[in-house]
Amino acid sequence: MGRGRFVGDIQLPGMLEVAFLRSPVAHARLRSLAKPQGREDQVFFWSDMAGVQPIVTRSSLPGYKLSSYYPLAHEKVRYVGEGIALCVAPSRAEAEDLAELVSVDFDELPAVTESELGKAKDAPLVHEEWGDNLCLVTDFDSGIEEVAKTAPVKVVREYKTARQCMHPMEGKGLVAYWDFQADQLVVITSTQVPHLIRTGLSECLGLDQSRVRVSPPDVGGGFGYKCLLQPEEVAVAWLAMTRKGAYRWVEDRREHLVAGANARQHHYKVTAYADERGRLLGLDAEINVDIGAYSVWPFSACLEAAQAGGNLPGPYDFRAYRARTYSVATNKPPFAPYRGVARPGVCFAIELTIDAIARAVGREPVDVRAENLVQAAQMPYTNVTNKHYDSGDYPGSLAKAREMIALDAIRERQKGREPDGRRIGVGFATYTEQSAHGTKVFAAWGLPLVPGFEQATVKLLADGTLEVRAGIHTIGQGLETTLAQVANQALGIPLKDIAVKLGDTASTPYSTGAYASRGIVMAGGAVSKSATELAGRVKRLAAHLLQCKPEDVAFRDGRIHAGEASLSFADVGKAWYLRPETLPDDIDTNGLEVTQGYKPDVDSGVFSYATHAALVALDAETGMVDILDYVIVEDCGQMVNPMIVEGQAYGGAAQGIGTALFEESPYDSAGQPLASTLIDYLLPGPTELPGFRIGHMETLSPYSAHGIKGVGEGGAIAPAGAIVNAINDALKEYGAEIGQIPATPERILDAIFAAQTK
Ligand code: MCN
Ligand code: SMO
Repeated sequence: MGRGRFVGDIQLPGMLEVAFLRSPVAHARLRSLAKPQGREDQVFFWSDMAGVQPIVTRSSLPGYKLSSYYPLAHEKVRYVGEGIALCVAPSRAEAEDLAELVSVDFDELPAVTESELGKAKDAPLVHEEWGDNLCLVTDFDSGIEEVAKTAPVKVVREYKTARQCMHPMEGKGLVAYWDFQADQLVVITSTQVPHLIRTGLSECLGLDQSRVRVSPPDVGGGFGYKCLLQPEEVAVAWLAMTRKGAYRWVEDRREHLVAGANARQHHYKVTAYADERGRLLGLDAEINVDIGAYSVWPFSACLEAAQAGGNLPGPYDFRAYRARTYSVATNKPPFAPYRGVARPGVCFAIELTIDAIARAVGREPVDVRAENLVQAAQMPYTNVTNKHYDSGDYPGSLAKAREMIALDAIRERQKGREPDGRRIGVGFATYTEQSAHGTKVFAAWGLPLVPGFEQATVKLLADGTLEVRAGIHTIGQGLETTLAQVANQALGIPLKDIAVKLGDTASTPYSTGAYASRGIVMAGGAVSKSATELAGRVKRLAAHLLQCKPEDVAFRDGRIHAGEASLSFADVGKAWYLRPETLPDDIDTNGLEVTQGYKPDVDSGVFSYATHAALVALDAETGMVDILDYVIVEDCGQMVNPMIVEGQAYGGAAQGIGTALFEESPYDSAGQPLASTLIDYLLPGPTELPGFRIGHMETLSPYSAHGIKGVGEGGAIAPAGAIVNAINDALKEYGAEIGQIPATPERILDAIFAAQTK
C-alpha cells in the first residue's frame, strides 16, 4: 500500500549516499590505493578507519580458525565484491561514479573456488596463517563399524547443493546519523537482530553501547541474511560517528548477487546401511560446506556444518551414525544462515537416500519412509545426535500427505502413458524443524552469545489501550499481529486497541532477535507471561474499584466484569494514571507496566515437523519439469494464527522450490561469479509455483507456553527432497537418477544420457 518505511524510503536533511568500490577479482594482494584528486574527503579506505576493529567471530568449537573480516579490505581481497573503498556523494549515482575514479593496484593470486579444491594439499590459501583452508573439522561417531560389516544392503551416493543468494525484496541497507540531542549514533538498519547489531557495532567502533541506538525500519525480508553484522553496517556507522552527518547505503540487486553473503552450498558423500526391507541401520557421511572467505558475526561460518552434522539423521530412528564435516574457506562471499540453516541440504541428502534404499530393496518409498520414521509411540524421542524430539506423529503426517496427493491413483496412472508423452513422478520428504533452541544448543555449536530466552513489556495506558514492546523484530513473518493475539488471550483487550512496537533498542527490552524460528515461542512466551502478570494487577485494581475480590473479576468481551457490574480497561487506566486518590493505600506501586522474561521448559528446543509431497511431470526430450501438485502437511503445535502459518509454509516452500529447480550462483575457476543479474540467477515467480495444498496437524509441545512450536523456516526445508525424489521417480524408467540441485533441464538430460550410455 506504499505505507511501509524501508531504508530506501527514509529522507533526512543533508543525508549523503554511499557506494562501495568492490574487488573485481577473487583473490589478490593489495599493493596501493589512491583517491581521486580533489575528492579525497569523499573517499575512504580501511587506512582511514583508525581505531575500528575488524569483525572477528569467535567460536568455542575446538580447532576453529579465526578470520578478520575488515569493513574495507586490508592487505588482501578474498572474494569478488569485497569492499575496498567507501565513496560518498549527494546521490548514489554520483557516489558510484566516484568509485570508478579510485585507483587500485593489486597482485592477483590463484583462487579457491570449490570446497573439494580447497581441501587439496597444494591449494592456494585463503588465509595464509591457517596453513590450510579448513576453518573447522568435526567428527561424530556413535559406532558405525559393526553395521558397516554386517548390513545386507548398502547404498552409496554423492549429493551436491548449489550456492544461493537469499533475495529479500529490499536488500540490506542502513541510514546512520549522529543524534546531537541524545548524543548518540542512530543506526536505522534493515536487520533481524537490532540489539545484537548494537553490541557488534559498539565493539567494532569502540563506542559505548549507551551511545548507540539501533532502530530498525520495516524490513523487506530477512531470511537469515539480515541476522548478521555486515561490513557495510560498520563502515557507514563509522562514517556517521566520525563525520557526525547522515549517510545511507542500500544494497542493489547486483551487489546482492555478487557481494552479499551466500548460503546452502554443501557436498555430501553418503553410505547408508539397511536391512532387506529397507530399515535403515546406519549412516556414514562426509559433509563439505563451502563457507566462503570469512566467518560472519555472530553465527560464524561453522554453524552450517555443526547443524548439518547434527541434523542429517532427520526424523529417522536409527542408532549407528558417523559424520565428518569440513567447513572449507573459499574465495567467495561469506556463508550465512538462510531459512532452514543446513536443513534444506541435509533433508535433500537423507530423503534421496531413503528413496535410493527403497529402490535398492524394491519397495514403495513411502512405505520404507514410514517404517523408518520415529513413531508417535516413541515420543518424546532422543535421537542418535541427542536431539530431543518433544512430540508429534511423523508417520501420521506422511500418511496424510500420501492420502492428500492420492499416491495410489498416481501409481495407477504411471502404468499408462501421459497423453502428452511426459513421465510423471511423485516424491515425499519428511523433516523436523528445531525451533526456539535453548542457550546450551547454541553453546554446543560454539556460539556462547545466543541465549535461549526473550523478554517483553506490556503496558496498559490511561485510555485502556495496550502497548506491547519486545526487542525481537518483525521481518515480514507477522509477529506484530501474533504477539498482539497472545496479549489479547491473556487480557481480552481487543486487537485494535493493542499496539505492538518491536526492535528499537531505545524502547524495547534486550533481545537477540528473530532467527531460528524462535519468535513466537520465546517472545510470544514473554508476552504471555507479562500480560498474565498485568492481568493480575488489573484484577486487583478493578476489585478495589468494584468493591469485590480479585478472584471474582473476569475479562470478557473486552471489558472487566464482576457479577453484574463492569468496568472498561480505560476505567482502570484512568484510576491508576489520573486519579491516584481513588487507589487503595496498599497500592502495588509497580503499576500497569510489566516486563517478564521467558524460556521454554527444556533447552533442547521444540520440534515442528512436516511432510511435503510433490507430483511432477518430466519431459525427457527437453529435461523440463512441471510441478503438477504440491501438498504440505505440517505440525507446529498450537497455531497462533493459521493464516500466517500457511503463509509461512507457502513462502518457505516457494524458496525451497527455487533451491530445488532454479537458483544457483556458479563461479568460474578464477572465482568470478557467473550469475550477477536476475537473468542468470533464476528466481521462481508465480508461474513457476504450484497451487499449494496444506493439511494441518496440531500436536502441542509439552515444553512451551500454550504448546506452540516455531514454523518460520520449515517450508524451505523439504521441497528439494520431495521434488527431486519425484524427478527420480519419473526417471526410474530410464534407469537414471540425479543427486544435484538445482535440478536443471541440463542436469536431467545429462542423467538420462549417462544412463543410456552406461
Ligand atoms: N506462528 C504461529 N503459530 C505457530 C508458529 C508460528 O502463528 N505455532 C507464526 C508466528 O506468530 C509468526 C510466524 O508464524 O508470525 C513465524 O514465527 P516463528 O516460527 O516463531 O519465526 P520467527 O518469528 O522467529 O521468524 C524468523 C523466521 C526465520 S528464522 C526466517 S529465516 C524467516 C521466517 O521466519 N524469515 C522470513 N519467515 C519469514 N517470513 C517472511 N515474510 N520474511 C522473512 O524474512
Ligand atoms: S535463517 Mo532464520 O534467520 O534462522
